[in-house]
Amino acid sequence: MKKKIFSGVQPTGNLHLGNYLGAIKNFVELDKNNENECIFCVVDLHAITVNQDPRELKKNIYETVATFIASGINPKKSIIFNQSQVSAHSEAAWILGCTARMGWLNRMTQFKEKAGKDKEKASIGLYSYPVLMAADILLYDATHVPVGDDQKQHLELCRDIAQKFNNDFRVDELKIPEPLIKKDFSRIMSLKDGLKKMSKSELSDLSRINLTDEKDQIINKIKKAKTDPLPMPSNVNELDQRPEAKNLIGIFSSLSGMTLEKSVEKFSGENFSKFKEHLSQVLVDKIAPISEEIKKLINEKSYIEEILKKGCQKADEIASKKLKKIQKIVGF
Ligand code: AQP
Repeated sequence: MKKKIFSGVQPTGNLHLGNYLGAIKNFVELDKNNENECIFCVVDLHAITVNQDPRELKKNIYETVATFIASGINPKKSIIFNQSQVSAHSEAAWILGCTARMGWLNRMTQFKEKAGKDKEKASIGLYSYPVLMAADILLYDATHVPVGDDQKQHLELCRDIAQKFNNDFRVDELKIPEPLIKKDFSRIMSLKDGLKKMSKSELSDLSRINLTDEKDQIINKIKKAKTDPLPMPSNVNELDQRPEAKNLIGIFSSLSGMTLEKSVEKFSGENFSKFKEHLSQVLVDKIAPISEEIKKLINEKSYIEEILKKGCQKADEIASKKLKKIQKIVGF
């Protein structure tokens, strides 16, 4: 049985190292395996749950596609499309919203974090975001969903919704997907605060490595990255007490392919400045070529448009068939 992979990335600009190591790098590995059928979605309906400038949004949709391809996803093999162009997503989300319970959504930590203190002013879309995410996944009978650790709770909710729908209607229509979350370093933290997620919306650009950063920007950001006053840790157990060291060495380990233990051993007792030179080097080696390719592809507008057009056709074919089955089950 082929694995069916589905995942999405929001076109909200500033795609960063966290998006790459938590999600896109895994997409590339999954795309390369002939045992998998992959669908990668630019989730533009999710993006508008917070304010977006329409012109920026359009640009960011193209940039997200360019990032997928520049990172190594093969558009001839995997389906790449944008969510808003396949109407089954919105329609299925409505139906599944009638299965999901308020109590379940009230527990979602991402809503609490994003809505902040002023949750009365948050959009309904931001609140029901995980229901749309469930629709995205369930429409394609996805068996596996590669995501960063921050999406784990939403995926559990998706499984609950599928299970309840199947139970309520006594069917076996919705497949229960498995999360694919890397064991180590599935949450990359800010370069300015080892306890905060690396994030697109963080005001300081120095908090993240953007996938469009150039060599000098990468070196400068790593130079300025927060550390602690001690030398580099000498064993893995120390890392839990030292969030900034843990994050930086985790990034090194993920990008270099060296295990965490070996990475700690290699730099044990060194000054952070020495380690940072190695970290910058590995980042430049891996990220600068992606950055260059993104910038090249972004100018090939008709190529990107063609990929999206073909991807949308293929996605629509699968999703609209599944939606019809769901509609029939509920009695439409
Ligand atoms: N810091 C991170 N570490 C590991 N994985 C991460 N992901 C996001 N941040 C990290 C993973 O990237 C994929 C796509 O994310 P998204 O675009 O859906 O969400 P986001 O980057 O969290 O974007 P936002 O919500 O627009 O930005 P912020 O965080 O600034 O509010 C997902 O698989 C996600 O797990």
